[in-house]
Amino acid sequence: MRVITNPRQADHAPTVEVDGGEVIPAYEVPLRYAAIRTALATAGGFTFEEPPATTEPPLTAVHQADYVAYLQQASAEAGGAGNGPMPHRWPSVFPFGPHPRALGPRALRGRFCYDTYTPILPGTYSAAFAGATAASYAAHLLACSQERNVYVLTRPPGHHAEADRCGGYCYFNNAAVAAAILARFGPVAILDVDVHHGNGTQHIFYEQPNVLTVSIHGDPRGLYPFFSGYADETGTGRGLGTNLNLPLPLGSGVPEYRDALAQALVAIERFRPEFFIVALGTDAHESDPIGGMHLPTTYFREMGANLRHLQRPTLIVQEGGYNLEVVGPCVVEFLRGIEG
Ligand code: SP5
Ligand code: ZN
Repeated sequence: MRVITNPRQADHAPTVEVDGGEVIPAYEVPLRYAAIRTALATAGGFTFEEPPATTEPPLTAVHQADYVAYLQQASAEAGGAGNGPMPHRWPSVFPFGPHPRALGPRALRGRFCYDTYTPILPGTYSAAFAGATAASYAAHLLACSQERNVYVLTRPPGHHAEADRCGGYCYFNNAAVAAAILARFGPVAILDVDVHHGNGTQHIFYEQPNVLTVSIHGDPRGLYPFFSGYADETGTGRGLGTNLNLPLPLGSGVPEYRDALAQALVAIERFRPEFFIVALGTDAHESDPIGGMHLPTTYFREMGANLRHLQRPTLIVQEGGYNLEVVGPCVVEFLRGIEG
């Protein structure tokens, strides 16, 4: 299988995050990428390639232009002289309400971000942009070649990034960028199996009829992102009926996932997509430090095998998964399963 890599991923290397006001070690770190890459190389059967420099990710097809400009400018500003080697920029205010006036840099930090897990560092824009570039290249490969499956090995992840806000370690929504490209050729279905609700992807396509978004995740009453992912969020306007949330109680294991995956597959087959995208988080694994679900490594192969039966050209993009010992093996199992 062809693996499209993000050569700039290590530019974004947060050391800490803020959880309920507490400063804790960052979970979303470059070692995740190294762990997955090593596991794939050891397993064999995967070829690694970087996207060509000429690839242009259509960022403004899914993100607001002022948000894209903000990320670039805020990363550059964080890297400016006199800021120390690795400054993390966090919002302290979150302007909302009917007429917020986010005019200066401190207000903008909260205007374009919705949590305290997603700092801006000097290399954030570079790493996130290169991830979106990798996803774009993979989408072009899928559209223009005979590949059945292409995997995008990248970080920071993307599925929590909304049209105009970063959050949940995510800055650019890589799966959505790929979907925007593939949707030029026909309907696209996105299945998100990261343990956290893919709120960014839902947000971006909520009114669009040609992209089906399905997410299996922990019940947001008890799990990040807390504010979306409920079953009654089904899309709006022309997109009504093209969003499916399958929240599971925390502590769910294989039987619950089998059932949810079967429901997801019914919805996807009914939608008759031309292309299929999997937002692959492995944080529903039983040993993930922040997930709370009970999937064993072996179930990821079954999950992949079940998705193979859709028989659609498939782009798999890496999302979460924070146990450095198991994220690689889970990805290998999934990709083996979907390849057959
Ligand atoms: C892409 C992705 O998986 N993003 C997830 C963002 C979740 N951030 C919340 C982390 C909460 C950490 N809580 C610490 C509790 C440890 N038991
Ligand atoms: Zn996650």
